[in-house]
Amino acid sequence: MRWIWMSLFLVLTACGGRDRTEYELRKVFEVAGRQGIATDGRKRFYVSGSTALYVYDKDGNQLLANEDPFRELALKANHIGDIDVHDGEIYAGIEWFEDGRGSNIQVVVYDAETLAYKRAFPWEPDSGQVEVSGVAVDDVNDAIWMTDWVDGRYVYRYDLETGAYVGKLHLRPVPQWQQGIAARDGVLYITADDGDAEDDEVDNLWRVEVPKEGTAAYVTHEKAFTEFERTGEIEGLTFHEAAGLLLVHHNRGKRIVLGMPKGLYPGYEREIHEVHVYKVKRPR
Ligand SMILES: [Ca+2]
Ligand SMILES: [Ca+2]
Repeated sequence: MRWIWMSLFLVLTACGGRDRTEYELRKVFEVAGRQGIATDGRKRFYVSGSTALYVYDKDGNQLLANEDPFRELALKANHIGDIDVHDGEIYAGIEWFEDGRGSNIQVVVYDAETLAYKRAFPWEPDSGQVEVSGVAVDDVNDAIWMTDWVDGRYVYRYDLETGAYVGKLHLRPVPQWQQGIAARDGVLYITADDGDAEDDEVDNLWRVEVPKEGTAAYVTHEKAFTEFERTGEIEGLTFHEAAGLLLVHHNRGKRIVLGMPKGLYPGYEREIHEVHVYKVKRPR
């Protein structure tokens, strides 16, 4: 009789969701910026604020800041979204955000060592993209991807080498209020501010397999962020491959209704910007 129960246990274990990646919260550190997070894959982390770039060491100490990142831009700008770092360079999605949508959308490249401006390439307005909330470098697919917080039906693809517009990928279903994007092994991960903090709903991570052919991709649920101290506004994300970590940026304390600040929640005297560090446990 015992072997029957043992066999049943093994079958249930094999079928019972062990194929999912697990994320175990290891630590949380506070940062100055409220938008994005990236890493050089070694010892440095990069944080974007709406109008600034910061560098942190692995213990969360701030090393460097560029609080005037728009000075050399040809196009007028007032907003940086989630960022990425690739080959010694920071890739930032920058725009002029006003009245609930973006214009002058561009990917701006900064030196990861000095935070100095290097170059910029504009978006293709005919793509239909009306906002940039995040940028990911995807070297497996030779692509730069941009998310759109206003209309998330598509993620927009640019050539990593030339910066030229390649096309857009239709997301099915659409993660609501996309805030960040990262590429890992040619797969896209998107954070969505889809939990309403007014109702204490948590925000989520979504996974997008980039198809070899075709214009559309399927989106699957990857993680609910149940570990945050208070529900709020999720922002950017990044993977640190060598350390096996996922880092997720999140804001809490400020009441934000339909994108507009409406004061602070009880118990808060200011909005807190934090990075949550998770150990990524690959399925066995
Ligand atoms: Ca954002
Ligand atoms: Ca939220």
